[in-house]
Amino acid sequence: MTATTTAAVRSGGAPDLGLFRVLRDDGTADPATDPCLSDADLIRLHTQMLLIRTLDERCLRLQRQGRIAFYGTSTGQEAATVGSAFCLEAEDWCFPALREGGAALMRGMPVSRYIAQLMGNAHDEEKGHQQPMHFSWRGANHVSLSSPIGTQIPQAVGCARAMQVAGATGRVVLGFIGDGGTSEPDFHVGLTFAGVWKCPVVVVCQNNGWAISVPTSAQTASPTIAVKGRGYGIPSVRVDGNDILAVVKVTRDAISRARRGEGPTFIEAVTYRRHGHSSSDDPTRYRDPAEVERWEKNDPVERFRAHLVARGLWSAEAETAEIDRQNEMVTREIQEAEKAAPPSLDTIIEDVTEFVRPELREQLAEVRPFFEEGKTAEGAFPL
Ligand SMILES: Cc1ncc(C[n+]2csc(CCOP(=O)(O)OP(=O)(O)O)c2C)c(N)n1
Ligand SMILES: [Mg+2]
Repeated sequence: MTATTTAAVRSGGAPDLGLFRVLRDDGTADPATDPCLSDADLIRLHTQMLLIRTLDERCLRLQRQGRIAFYGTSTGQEAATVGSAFCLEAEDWCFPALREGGAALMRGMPVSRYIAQLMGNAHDEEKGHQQPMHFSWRGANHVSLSSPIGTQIPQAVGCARAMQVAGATGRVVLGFIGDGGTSEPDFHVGLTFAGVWKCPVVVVCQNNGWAISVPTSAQTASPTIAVKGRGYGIPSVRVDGNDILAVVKVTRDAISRARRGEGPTFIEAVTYRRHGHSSSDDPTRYRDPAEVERWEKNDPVERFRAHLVARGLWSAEAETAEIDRQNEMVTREIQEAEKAAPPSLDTIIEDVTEFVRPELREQLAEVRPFFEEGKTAEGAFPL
């Protein structure tokens, strides 16, 4: 019996209690559920997952070297991020949670912008207003995350509702949340309205096992996270988040339903956060290394690589060449980003309110010498 059928039997066939998979344990795809992507798309999915891993390694090192202030990896979660973002069109909207910078990259955000955001330099889309890891990309309607967890869901549902009201049929919104975020009131408010209004929204919960140091088992007594969607009348499905083909299949089906005006879907992608919560965290303080080792054996990138190799689309040599190419490109982009100027000082008061009040201009004039020359009206600033 395959793992897919085992999960289906255990759940009595309920999609919100089982674990939907396409990739079988031997690396082949189940023909009954395979989304049947083109060879070019399969390779694109893989190289996008590799890119997240390359950036995670390089940027965490930048943080350790004191060259950026903060970083949070999504290592181990690449399939859930790339697979779901892959299903969007450029005109659709995305409201990411903490670990979906890779969704913006998948949808065309240049690596230079990713690094500019981490450094908050003049090329940063957000002009240094946001903390690192709060990526946004206008080119694909990828909206910067608001730091309070769970807020993404009312935002995503509100955006989808606005599309309904404006008659923008056929457009959809993808909203992300973590397992910890599902304990926040905003998640429940968002799903309530999405269900009642039948909004064109797909909510993906990346259940990565942990919310900083709180394990999912302490987060909820619910048998699964997906089953929570039932209470809001929203079709919900639990998917193997480390199986990129399964993620593509369930997200694509959900997005098609939303485009046809058939309402929202809630997806729980079961995955694992392999590293600390962020560069400020030490997970060895609260979790068993054996758990990490178990999940390392269920690596989304390795599983998909094995599948592509078995299909004759990829090889160890192709993988090495791609990672080398990505590392060279990232090195160049970091060098360029470190040469870039900071955002103009005026951006401190611009884009915050529609009209900049005169008092703010006066205050900026007062502090400008400090920023530009290290001086205040009283003289040298004691640094
Ligand atoms: C409302 C709110 N409470 C607490 C925090 C602090 N905080 C930041 S991330 C996080 C855990 C998030 O866990 P989860 O939703 O599972 O996402 P993950 O980090 O695992 O991707 C917490 C508690 C916050 N940002 N917002
Ligand atoms: Mg989590």
